[in-house]
Amino acid sequence: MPARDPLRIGITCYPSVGGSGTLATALGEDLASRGHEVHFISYERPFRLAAGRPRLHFHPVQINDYPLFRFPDYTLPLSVRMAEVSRDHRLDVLHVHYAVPHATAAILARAMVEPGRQPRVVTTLHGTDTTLLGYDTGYAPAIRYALGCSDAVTAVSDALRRETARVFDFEGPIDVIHNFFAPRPPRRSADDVRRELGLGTELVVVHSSNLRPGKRVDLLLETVARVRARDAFKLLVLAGEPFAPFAEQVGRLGLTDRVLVREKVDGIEDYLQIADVGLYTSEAESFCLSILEAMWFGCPSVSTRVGGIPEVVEDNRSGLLVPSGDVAALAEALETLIRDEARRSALGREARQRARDCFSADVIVPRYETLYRRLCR
Ligand code: GMT
Repeated sequence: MPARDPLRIGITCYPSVGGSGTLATALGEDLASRGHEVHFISYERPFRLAAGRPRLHFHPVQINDYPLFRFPDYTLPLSVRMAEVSRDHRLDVLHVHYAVPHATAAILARAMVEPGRQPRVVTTLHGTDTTLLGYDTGYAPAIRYALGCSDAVTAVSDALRRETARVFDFEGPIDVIHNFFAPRPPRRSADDVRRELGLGTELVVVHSSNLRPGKRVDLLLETVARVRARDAFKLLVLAGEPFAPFAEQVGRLGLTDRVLVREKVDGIEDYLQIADVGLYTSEAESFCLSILEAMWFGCPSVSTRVGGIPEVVEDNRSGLLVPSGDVAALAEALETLIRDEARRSALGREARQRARDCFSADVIVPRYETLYRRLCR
């Protein structure tokens, strides 16, 4: 349905499997369905971006690997493409997800466009662009500069907003706009998926992440190994990156028959529809979109109480939170949810309700629209 006063919006994100790309893609699709023209600009088509939808366009960035360059450069060709798309499609807004290198490229792109036709730059911080790269002296000054030059900065949680202000000593406004998830209908039936995984009547404990060090996959596996209800469940790992580095630990802990892995899954809904409990052991997390994705399917999670997770999950209402690094507490909480079906269902019901009430496209996307309109006024 065409919007009353449609905007032309450029979106740049990482196109590979990951929370910031998932969010940016869902945002672009929803904005297009509200009548705005949306232009994705990236080195690859974002993995969840629907094809053949009206008002949704993709502009690839061409990267040349010149022999002189020891390290191929992405920032410059990205900025040139952003400037081209801004001019050709008269973009009102250029919204970048994850500051590095997207915010820097956007600032450069804006400067390359003639005054009067420059898009407004919105930078959304997602997590490690602050909590990791903000401590890297090779990046931090450039990130801080790009934030200062952005027309608006947003963060996906209040925890990330506070951390950004502190780490970069950034005094400008940061709007907190939480993430949302827009689940798609599963492509296969629950029975088909259970059959594919070779499941009988076991419960499914799901963990979905890029397996980077901060996810503490070592603690995830230790937690599972400690649970006494050993024959009642499987751990299903939906891995954004190869799981091979953890195979040795799986064997050492005697979990070979307990752990199922699927890598680079793009139809996550197929698996979430059969998930009973989520398990997240991160030591830092600005939001943890994976927990929200599970909540949409009525699946409560056991997770560490870090970063923005308490803004997503209310402890003992829509999931269970335990102190970071406490494997005994994680295992106890997981065991409780595996054994106590009534508790699991009650938390799951509440989780689904909270996802709908607080983290749906209908609640969140208008907040971005309002921000864009304020900047374009
Ligand atoms: O920052 C990252 O590590 C990558 C990023 C991603 O692309 O998956 O994850 C961050 O953004 C997600 C979407 O906003 C959040 O759900 C994740 O919590 C966040 N990761 C961290 O803060 C470690």
